[in-house]
Amino acid sequence: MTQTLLHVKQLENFIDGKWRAADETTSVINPATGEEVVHVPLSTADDVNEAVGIAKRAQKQWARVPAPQRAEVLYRVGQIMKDRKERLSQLLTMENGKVLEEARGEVQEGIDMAYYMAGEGRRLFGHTTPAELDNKFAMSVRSPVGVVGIITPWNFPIAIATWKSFPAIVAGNAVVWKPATETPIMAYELAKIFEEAGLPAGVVNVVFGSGSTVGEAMVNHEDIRVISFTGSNDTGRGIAAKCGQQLKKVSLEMGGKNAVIVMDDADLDLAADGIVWSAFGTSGQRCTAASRVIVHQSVKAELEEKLLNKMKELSIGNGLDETNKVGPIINKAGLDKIKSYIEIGKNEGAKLLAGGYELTDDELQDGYYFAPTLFTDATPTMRISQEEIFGPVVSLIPVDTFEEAIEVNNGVTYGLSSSIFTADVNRVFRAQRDLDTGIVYVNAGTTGAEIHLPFGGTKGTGNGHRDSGVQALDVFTEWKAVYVDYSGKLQRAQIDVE
Ligand code: UN1
Repeated sequence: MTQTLLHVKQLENFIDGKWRAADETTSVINPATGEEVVHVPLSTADDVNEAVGIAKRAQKQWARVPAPQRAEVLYRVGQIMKDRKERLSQLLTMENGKVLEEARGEVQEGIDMAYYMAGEGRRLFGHTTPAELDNKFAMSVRSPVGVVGIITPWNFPIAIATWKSFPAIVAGNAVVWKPATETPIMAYELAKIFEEAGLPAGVVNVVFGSGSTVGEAMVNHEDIRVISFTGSNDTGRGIAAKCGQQLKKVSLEMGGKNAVIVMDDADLDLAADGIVWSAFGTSGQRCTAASRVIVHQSVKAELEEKLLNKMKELSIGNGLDETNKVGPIINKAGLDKIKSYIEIGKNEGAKLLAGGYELTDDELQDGYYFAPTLFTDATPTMRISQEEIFGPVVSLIPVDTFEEAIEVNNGVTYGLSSSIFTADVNRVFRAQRDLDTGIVYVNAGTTGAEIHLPFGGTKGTGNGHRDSGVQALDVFTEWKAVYVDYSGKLQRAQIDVE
């Protein structure tokens, strides 16, 4: 099935604008069917070293291409992605499992990013500012960092790749990219698009393979000056430690434990819609997915009933069938992790209201499916209320006041996204001030960030950097302060000032 769209059985690395086969490969499985879709290279540290050397040379020339011309390539990339949106979306569903409607949304996110970052080619603003001495000019400009390493996850294999590579490219860097081995087709397709759009050879290099070999070699390579990573907390911390020793800039996005707060004055139907979409969309496999609902005690029973009713409407199955709303879990390891949290939740004393089991009947038996799951009467400190599950599992935590709701929201180690449903404008403004996450929603669920705003979070979610938005440029550029003294004499700052 995939072959009718893909036409290759084995993917190759893309280095120096050429396609290179690897000696060793592993197979990529469609999580909806268990079928093998393609083989992906397991590259070596030598492949990384070669890609970095190529990138280093290519970057020197690329940095000299005026940014508006660099941006022209991104406009073409956006156009090709748009022309191929349906094909890309179907391939994305085949490798990742997300339902087709969501796959189209993800591809659109990439198209949006292409046009947005292409626009930056004519901005890339710095500042001019008065100098403290006469006949002296001062400004700050952005300059590229050189070769950047990007490491992208399987849950948004094309959107997150565009969040990282497009700002890097428009800012004049060259890229070495390790995509997740579970979802390499989007990387292969995007590399082909770069090639067709006329990106010079070596500006983007794709090296497929494992984190322990390819990722490790990238993190340790002295000529990679920035690592931008989205993935698990443990891996991110390990990368940060290694980059720290090398004084290498590192931008991390490592998940969340996002909550929806439902106050006593909320529109409960709307809240239930928001919760079901952000908890069970993408089978809960988003960094932004809602996995806690902090509900005012007085509306808890009514909300539970509404959620249970809406959950009954969720049809589960292969995402290529457009009647399905929830697709599979990425693989067996993901499924096993979710199952283990069901046991943890039960043992901790949370009450299971719906779901909690793997789906194995008939046409689902060869894929990895898990029933949308609702726990209630969870406490804020239970492990199911604290740890990222990355599956279609949400827990209701009852509270008595607005203040308690904020405290419970903030009482986790993560800080990516939060949401509040309320009709009270004073609570809205207090909440947006006091919720300690990098993204806050009012009267909407926890997912659905737009690409021209900063994406990322506080505390254990990240390390102070942001993907997307104009803020992404800070990751991929160095600030340079430039002083031009046109007085023709020695002027000493701080000293020759009247
Ligand atoms: C992620 O899960 O890592 O805000 C990215 C959202 C999407 C991106 C999610 N636009 O849910």
